[in-house]
Amino acid sequence: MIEERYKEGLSFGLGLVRKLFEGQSAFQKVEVFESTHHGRVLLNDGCFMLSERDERIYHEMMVHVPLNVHPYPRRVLIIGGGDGGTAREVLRHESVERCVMVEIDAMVVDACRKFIPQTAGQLGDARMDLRIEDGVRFMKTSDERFDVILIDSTDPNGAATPLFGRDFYKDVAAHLAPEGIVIAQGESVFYEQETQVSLLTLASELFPCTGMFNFTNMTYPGGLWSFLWASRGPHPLRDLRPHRLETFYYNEDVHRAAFQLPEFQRQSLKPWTTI
Ligand code: AG3
Repeated sequence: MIEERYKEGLSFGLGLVRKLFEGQSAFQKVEVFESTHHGRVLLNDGCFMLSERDERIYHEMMVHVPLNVHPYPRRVLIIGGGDGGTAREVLRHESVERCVMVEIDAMVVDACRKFIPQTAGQLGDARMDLRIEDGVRFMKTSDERFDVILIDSTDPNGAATPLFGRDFYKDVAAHLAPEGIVIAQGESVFYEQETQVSLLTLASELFPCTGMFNFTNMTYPGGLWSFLWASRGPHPLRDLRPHRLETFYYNEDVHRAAFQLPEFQRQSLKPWTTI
C-alpha cells in the first residue's frame, strides 16, 4: 500500500503498482509511485500532494477562482507548487504575462518533470520564471508586485510552517497590487478547523475581503478541503467573469457554490468572513 499516516491512528491509502522515485532532499522525503486507482502520485514526507486522477480539482479551484474574478490578471506569483499543476492552470489564462514560481525544493520539480509530466509539463513556458528559493526569503528580497498570489503549500509542518504565519502574510500584503487577490491552501475542513480559523483571522487583519471556499477531492484526507480567499477589493461572487476554458471540475456554478460553507464551518469562520 501507499499510505499517508495523516494523524495518529488515521491513515489513507492506495494500492501500489510500483515505485518510480524516492529521494531525501534538504527539506523532505520526496516519492513518486504508480498507484492502482489514481495513476501516478506524489508524496512529500509521506503526505499525498497529488494524484493524476484528481489533481485537476485542486489546481483548477486554486487558479480559476481568483483569475476569473480579478479584472485583468497579468502578473501571478506562486509560492510552492513545485509539481507545476498550479502553473499549468495559470498559463491557460491569456491575460497572464508573467508567472513567477518560487519553490524551495528542486527535488520536487525535478521528480515531477521526469515522472509527472501531466502537471510539470508546462514549466518551460516562456512566461514562467521558476526560482528554486525559499518563498519566505523571496518575499523579503523581491520588490515586485503581483495581481494574484497563490500559496500552494504542504501542510503547516516543517518548511511550510512559516507560510501559515502572520509575518509571511504581512510580506504577501506588501507584494499585492491594488486589486490583488491571495489564495492559499487552507487544509481539511473536518480535521483542521483550528488551522482554518488562525489562517483566516490573520488574513482578515490585513485584507478587507476575506473568507474560505471548499472543494471536494479523492486524495487528501477527509475529502473536503479549503482555500483561503483574501483580496484588496475584488469580490469572489459579485465580480465573477464568464469562464471560457475547458475544465474537469471548475465551472461558474461550482465557483459560486464553493463559497457556501457547511453550517459548522460557517459558524466557526463567521467572525472573520466578509464575503
Ligand atoms: N498541496 C498540498 C495539499 C495538502 C495535502 N495534505 C495532506 N495530504 N495531508 C498540494 C500541492 C499540489 N500542487
